[in-house]
Amino acid sequence: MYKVIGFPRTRAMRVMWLLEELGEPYELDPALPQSDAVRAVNPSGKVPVLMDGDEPITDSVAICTYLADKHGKFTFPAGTLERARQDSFSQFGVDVLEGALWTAAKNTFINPEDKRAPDVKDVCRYEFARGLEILGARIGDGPYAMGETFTIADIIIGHCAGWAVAAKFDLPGEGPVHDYFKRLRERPAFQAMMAKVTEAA
Ligand SMILES: N[C@@H](CCC(=O)N[C@@H](CS)C(=O)NCC(=O)O)C(=O)O
Repeated sequence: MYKVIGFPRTRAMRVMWLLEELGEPYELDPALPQSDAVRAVNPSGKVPVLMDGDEPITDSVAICTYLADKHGKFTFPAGTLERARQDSFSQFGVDVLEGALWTAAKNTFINPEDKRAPDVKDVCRYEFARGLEILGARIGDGPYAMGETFTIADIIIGHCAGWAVAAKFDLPGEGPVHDYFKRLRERPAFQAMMAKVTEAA
């Protein structure tokens, strides 16, 4: 059985969501970032870490890519144009959406107080809003980033949407991007993941 290490109100949600989509059972160890339990398997102290047997895998996108490739679901095969487009969406999620959210978080509560620049949060909100405009142009009518096929790119982007709500970043109240995020939240696997997050946190 897989084991997800990491306090669940973090990027660990991405891995849990995918495991729910795959229907794979997993154990959750809600260890805090930088705890001894996490540092024992990831020198950076960051979560999530996926244990596949005795082997730790770090970084949520690498973990999701590994799981999707291994189980042959929610991804296009490596070496195809579809996979290149899918990876581009995942990278967009990490680079543009997560980048703005993570920079804001680091400058709000992650970094030591004397290493924060609170004014940067306005820039993050601006960049995130621009990112949503680009997302709208890229997904078109969807229903998912890759059209009819739900992939791990949707998990990365959808997780950032939930993170944005928690961080009080603006999301559209209507339109294609609003509908896309709603479609993702309505997936049974997303709801199963959220139930476990709420139970554990
Ligand atoms: N690229 C990594 C980033 C992991 C990461 O920064 N996780 C946060 C929680 S969401 C963390 O552990 N922060 C603690 C720290 O940076 O020291 C991933 O996607 O898993």
